[in-house]
Amino acid sequence: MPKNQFIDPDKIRRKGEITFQPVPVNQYSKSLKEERKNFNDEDLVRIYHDMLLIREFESMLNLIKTTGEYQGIAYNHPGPAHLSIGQEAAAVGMAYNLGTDDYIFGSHRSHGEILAKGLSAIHGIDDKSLEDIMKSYFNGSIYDIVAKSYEGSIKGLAKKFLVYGTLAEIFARATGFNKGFGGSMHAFFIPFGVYPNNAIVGGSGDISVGAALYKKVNRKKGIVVANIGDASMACGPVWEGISFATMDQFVELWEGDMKGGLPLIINIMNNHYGMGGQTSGETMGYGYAARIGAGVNRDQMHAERIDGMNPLAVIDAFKRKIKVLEQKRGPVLIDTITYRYSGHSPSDASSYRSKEEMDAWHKHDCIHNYRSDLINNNITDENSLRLIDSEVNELVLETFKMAIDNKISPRMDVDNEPDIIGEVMYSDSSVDAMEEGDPEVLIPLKDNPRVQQIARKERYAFDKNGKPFSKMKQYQLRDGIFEAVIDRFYKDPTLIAFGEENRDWGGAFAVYRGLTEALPYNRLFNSPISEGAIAGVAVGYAMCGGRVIPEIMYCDFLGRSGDEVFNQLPKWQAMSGKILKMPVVLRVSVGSKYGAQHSQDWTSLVAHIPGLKVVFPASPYDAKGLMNAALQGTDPVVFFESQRIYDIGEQFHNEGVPEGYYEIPLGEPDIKREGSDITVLSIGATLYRVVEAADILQERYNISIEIIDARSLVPFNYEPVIASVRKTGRILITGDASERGSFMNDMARNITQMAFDHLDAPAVVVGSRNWITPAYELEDAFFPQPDWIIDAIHTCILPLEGHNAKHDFSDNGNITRAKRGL
Ligand SMILES: Cc1ncc(C[n+]2csc(CCOP(=O)(O)OP(=O)(O)O)c2C)c(N)n1
Ligand SMILES: [Mg+2]
Repeated sequence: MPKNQFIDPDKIRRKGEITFQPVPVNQYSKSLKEERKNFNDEDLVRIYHDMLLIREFESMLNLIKTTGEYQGIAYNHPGPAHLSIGQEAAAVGMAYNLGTDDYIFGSHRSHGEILAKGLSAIHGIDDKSLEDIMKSYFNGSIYDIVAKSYEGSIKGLAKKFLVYGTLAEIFARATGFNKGFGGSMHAFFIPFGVYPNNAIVGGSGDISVGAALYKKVNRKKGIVVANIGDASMACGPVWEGISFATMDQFVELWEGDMKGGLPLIINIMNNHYGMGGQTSGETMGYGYAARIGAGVNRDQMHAERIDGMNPLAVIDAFKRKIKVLEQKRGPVLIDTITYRYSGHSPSDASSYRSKEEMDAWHKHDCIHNYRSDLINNNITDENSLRLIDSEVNELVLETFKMAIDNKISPRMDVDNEPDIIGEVMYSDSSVDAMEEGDPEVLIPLKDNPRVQQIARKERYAFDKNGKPFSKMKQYQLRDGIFEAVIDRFYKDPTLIAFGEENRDWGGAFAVYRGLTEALPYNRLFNSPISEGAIAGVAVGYAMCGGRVIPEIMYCDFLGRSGDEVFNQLPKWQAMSGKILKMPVVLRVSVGSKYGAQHSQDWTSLVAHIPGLKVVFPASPYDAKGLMNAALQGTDPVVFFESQRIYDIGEQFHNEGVPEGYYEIPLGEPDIKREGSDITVLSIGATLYRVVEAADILQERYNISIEIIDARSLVPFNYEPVIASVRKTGRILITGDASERGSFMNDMARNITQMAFDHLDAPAVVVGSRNWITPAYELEDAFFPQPDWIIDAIHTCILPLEGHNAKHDFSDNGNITRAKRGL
């Protein structure tokens, strides 16, 4: 279905020039006196209070890190503390206009933002709701601690709750906002709209886009702010996130109320340094970070540089920009000037900046200057401000004492419960739809041309006489994935899918053919060529409550989404203390025919990362059942598919692939053929080569092979494999991943350990060679072939009478190759 956007050569070739609008820089010029009509005095004083609380909080941490004590109380905090002393106005100004429906994401330096957003939320929530939030969070366990012997208002209690929950998290206490699983750089508190802060510089750059997409697609109230550093503007996730967020299609192709930009503000907390590198003048070339917006889209991202040393300038800017978002004209880029007096971390000697510079910025200190302004304008007086000062000091001291008290604030008991961290790795739930409601679809399922076409196919590959049906007639593996995916689209209104060529093309390998007809753009769309953002946006979408299927076109491109797949997707459920869920099924297609950069099987890399579930079906029956199970769950699943077998028919399940819904539990290997002499455990598409090898071994050597298809890598149930080895006493493990460091080696090690007494020979691995994948014509020299499997059995497991091995699986061969790194 073409897009109907005519690319007119006559227009495109016409002479012209690109013009830019000026990017405003520090245009705010109102005095506090002028602002008095926009704020009441109480609010103006509250701004002071909030800035001061952040400063005292951060100063306390600074003293602990640098002197080992605060107010005479010794404490050793070995963990990180990236402080934002000096940046308080930027944080408080950013948060001032935001409510609980508005989400902020941050960085390693976000304590101030957590407090600012939390305080702003507390101000806006009524007492009853505040109490409900505190009493329901982790069953009221934090509430019980802070409410004990507290006398005062609910808002005061909520403030104590906020400061204590954040600090206990920083100190890795089980009573922290994330049970101590997050810590300083990852602390957050969702009920106040504080979403994950990210220790990976720029990590929030694409995750926040996913959150904004969630709000837009699911018609949720509120906006999303990504607070990221000036140095993070060089990071891939930020650029890819911005590219994703500014796609023309939101305005040009999305329809009805979905037309319009994302409700997102990328807010650069521009303190001029990335550790010691100066972003303007040294490590970047943008001069003004706001300049970046000008090149990105026609609206220049409404980019603006604002004065983050003045809270009122920041409040003014956010107010104006929120309006832009409400008019669906986002996203917006704000370059908020600020300065940190504190070092990058407390051990930083600030050798990269002069005393003169630091002194100059101290003269612009946001708290000092704002305080004087309040007094000079008679908004309050010195005595009242002193009361605030001492109230803030008391709160920080009291919560500090509580947070370091092992009785009040214990750590997770890893001595008595050594597996406690394992308990938070997965949510392991089964959920039809992430939200109630009617899924938005364009046609009834039965009217779908692909559905109708599949209905005419043979769901088992062979006829009554065992003769295969033609390829066109066979229900293929890609049909199995399609059926599971479209079924979920008609069940779960939050489900969306995106990736390169996902829409009109039907997916690069025709898995999605028929989906375009069924779904509006807001549920299925083409992404930019941004593999990082494809995964990162999915992470943000899922952590806000939606289900999502991002797709990586070739496994090799996973390298481009390394951070998102290795650091973000697997970790947030655990780092949240199990508050967040991550219902993401990341489809990854393992290539063939396209050589070294398009044909790698990286299942082992992914299986290595704690927190991901990993499956690799090799038959249509398994593909449909496993996809159904993956989509029913709420854990991140990396779903590997092989281009070599997208068109394979069902050869094992002789009742054919069921038309209705069924699940195959993740983690259960499947005996594809029973045998008695040798077990072969296979991962992915290698299964069909194992079948060929087994046929030859039976025919020529009368050896009966039991074939087990792993189907999943993580989780994995070893029991059926061990049972098989007990019977055969021998096992060979094979798959398309390069052998060195592979998951197959892991399996061999585990099986050797678990079934040692039953093995008559070592567990042998036949993987791909430890070199590049060559051109298609030479591929057989790289991927395991039937004769390799036979040769390896002959050499290492069971000598075959009269067999001459062509491939060297001997110990000597292995030693020689290992010496050469091959
Ligand atoms: C991907 C990545 N690279 C490097 C680091 C180490 N690191 C931590 S903070 C930082 C500087 C970040 O500067 P900026 O984004 O401007 O934030 P700021 O520290 O100034 O708040 C660096 C290099 C990291 N955490 N993540
Ligand atoms: Mg910086």
